[in-house]
Amino acid sequence: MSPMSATECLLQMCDERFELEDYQSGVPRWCTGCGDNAILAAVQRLCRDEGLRPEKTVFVSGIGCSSRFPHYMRTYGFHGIHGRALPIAEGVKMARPDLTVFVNTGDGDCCSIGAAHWIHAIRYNMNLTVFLHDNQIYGLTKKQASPTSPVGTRTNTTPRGSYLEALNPLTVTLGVQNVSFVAQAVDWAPELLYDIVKAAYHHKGLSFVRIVQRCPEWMPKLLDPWLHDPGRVQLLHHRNGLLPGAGSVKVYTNQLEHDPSDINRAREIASNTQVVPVGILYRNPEVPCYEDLIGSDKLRTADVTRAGLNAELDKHTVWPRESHA
Ligand SMILES: Cc1ncc(C[n+]2csc(CCOP(=O)(O)OP(=O)(O)O)c2C)c(N)n1
Ligand code: SF4
Ligand SMILES: [Mg+2]
Repeated sequence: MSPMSATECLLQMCDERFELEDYQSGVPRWCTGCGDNAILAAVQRLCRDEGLRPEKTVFVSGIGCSSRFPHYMRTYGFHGIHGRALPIAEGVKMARPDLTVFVNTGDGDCCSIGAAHWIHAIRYNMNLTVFLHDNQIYGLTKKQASPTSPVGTRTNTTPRGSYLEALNPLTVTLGVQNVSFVAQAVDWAPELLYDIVKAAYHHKGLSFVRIVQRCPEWMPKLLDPWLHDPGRVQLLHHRNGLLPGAGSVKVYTNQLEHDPSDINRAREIASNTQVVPVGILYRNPEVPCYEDLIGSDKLRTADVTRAGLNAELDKHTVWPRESHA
């Protein structure tokens, strides 16, 4: 067979289409009705529609039910350490800025043990797409209170009900220097979830998407008021943000026009816990990414790495005695 010309090769690559199966791996072990299944479906659809090359895509997670996510993606993946999904993802991005890097992190993983990494990752604003799977409980370890559990939640660690008001991941993120993209989705509105995941992927910088996620195993009734009353979902729309599809507009009639460039308004909207605002709260494409500021793509070429290693090793060279004579 004669070798392909460069043009033929290019044409073949352009023609390459991916199917959903190209991103699917294994059978998820999540419980029936777990919101993680809906998030997986939306993300696999995104990968297919955007034609993301599996060998150029990485999913990084911490530990938790939600952090099993990379196992179910036929891409590269790193099922990391509890609370450390973000610094691992930053390391991947620093070494390989050419890769598309996603992060899946639970509310315990991100907002409890990983809280310091979360804050600094927002400030570094590396080009990552971060999904916070917020089921408001530690799922994997069988029902302990997380920082986002509502006050009064009875769990194994709070048998009389949790004492503290829940931490709000949206207002926290919106309070960090260099924040560049914050959105919220709910797992039970698949079209909106997809639109938001897509907008997050297209943002250059760290996009933080809190996804309100059902955990029927440990928190079966928690989200019923929101599920049974679509009026409590507040649909954010704007020509500079998200323009939801006709189906979503019909179901979610509680709508608010919100310009996502207005951070103060975003903070106000995020603070209202009577409704679940769904859509893009804040977007600022002007915030620089850390990897661009330091030129990580240039820093990590093979020649630069080799020269740096040689210079370092030369400092410790022991010269033979006679050469000093
Ligand atoms: C350093 C460390 N501390 C504690 C644990 C135990 N642990 C595993 S998952 C988890 C919480 C998971 O909750 P969350 O991040 O909300 O994920 P979910 O299971 O709800 O998706 C904990 C405390 C651990 N694996 N490692
Ligand atoms: S325990 Fe909860 S979070 Fe974990 S898989 Fe089951 S439903 Fe999902
Ligand atoms: Mg959780």
